[in-house]
Amino acid sequence: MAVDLLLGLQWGDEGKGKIVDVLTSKYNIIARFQGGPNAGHTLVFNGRKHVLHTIPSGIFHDDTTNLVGNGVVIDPVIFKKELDKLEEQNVDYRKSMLISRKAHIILPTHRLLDAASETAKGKAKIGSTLKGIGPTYMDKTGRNGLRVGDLELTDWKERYRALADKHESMISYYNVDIQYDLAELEKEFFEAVKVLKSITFIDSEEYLYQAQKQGRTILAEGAQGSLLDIDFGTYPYVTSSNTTAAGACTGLGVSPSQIGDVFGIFKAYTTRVGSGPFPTELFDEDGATMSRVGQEFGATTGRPRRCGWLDLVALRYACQVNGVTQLMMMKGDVLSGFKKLKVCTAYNYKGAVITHFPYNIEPENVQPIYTEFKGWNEDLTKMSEAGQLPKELNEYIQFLEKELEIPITIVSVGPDRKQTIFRN
Ligand code: 2SA
Ligand code: MG
Repeated sequence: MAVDLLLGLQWGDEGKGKIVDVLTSKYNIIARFQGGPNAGHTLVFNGRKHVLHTIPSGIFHDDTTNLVGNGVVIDPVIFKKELDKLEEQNVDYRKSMLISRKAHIILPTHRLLDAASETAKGKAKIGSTLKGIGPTYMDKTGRNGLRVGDLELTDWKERYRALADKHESMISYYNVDIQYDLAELEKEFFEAVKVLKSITFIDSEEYLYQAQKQGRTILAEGAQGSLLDIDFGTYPYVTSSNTTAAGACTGLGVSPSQIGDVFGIFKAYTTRVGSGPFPTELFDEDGATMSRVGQEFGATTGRPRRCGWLDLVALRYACQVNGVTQLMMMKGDVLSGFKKLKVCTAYNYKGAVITHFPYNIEPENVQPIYTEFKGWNEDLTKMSEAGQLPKELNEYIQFLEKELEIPITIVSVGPDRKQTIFRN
């Protein structure tokens, strides 16, 4: 029995939510293993757009269990808002959702600490989503965190108080002007915790172990992307969790030997939101077109995403670190109408040509080397079969498959569930 993984191979926003939703009917359990409300997973079906942050992307399917794993960090306030939206759509989430007792909780003061840290960094800020992600994972590894299972203990509010008080003194240490009304934030927090407690808390590693023994199928859903991984990403401009395949083992308690397929999702071009180096970034009309046609705005913060050509050096690296077995290419439709397309196949690195992803990709060290492709004009968004794809797009796809030595099994041609082409 295997646990399949689905991961983003770039800087996030590859379209993971859409593909999880498309694949959900093949799985009994969809499990999130890292990240939290910094994620924005967009699903489109029946003419409606849905954005999920902490909740797994299988939630709109009856008969699917959605697990929030131990590696996830949960903000009860944002979680409650997500639940309210599900309720409006008559999704019976109490029946279909489970939360690991070992998942950590984002306190209101974690969010304030995120803001204080970013403000103090000034120009060197990470460009975080300000959801408290970094400070919460810091408390986890620092062994100070509050976990979901603690909410079942009688003294959890005292623990909360001690941690929040400590955070307040840390906020003043930053010596920046952060305005807040903690009493108001806490009122909202405690109300949201009550709602969180109405969901079933479980020992999820045991649950997944038994589920596998019973032959139930599991898909682990990643958040953010491989280049934002705390170890392998463009540090320090990364998120605070392991977004790569290994993160699924620690974030769910499944062993490496249980991992089956690793689905790697990438955009036909590249985007990045937040600070940090981006070798193929475009500052011209082509970048503006990608941004406009691809509607490249953060699904959580609304920030404009930076856009650029596909970077095969980075993509190859992500495939290696994750052991990707199948690739899925998103947003090819956004490239329709470009006369020429470019793909970065190597870097000029301090005067030498390299094809591996180096320690430092700051612009003073790295200049991309491109291969050019002829574009296509056809509108892909109404296409439903591989045979309909234009010749030039097929050439683009075949080039990537050859370079990466991994098959591209899905080509997405629009945000809707139905705009998905399977290739064999
Ligand atoms: P954080 O908040 O501490 O995790 O931020 C650290 C860096 O990680 C980036 N990051 C993301 N990048 C792309 N997409 C994300 N999710 C949202 C989306 C982002 C949004 O789906 O669009 O709405 O802005 C995501 N989450 C974190 C972040 O930009 C920092 O560079
Ligand atoms: Mg996103």
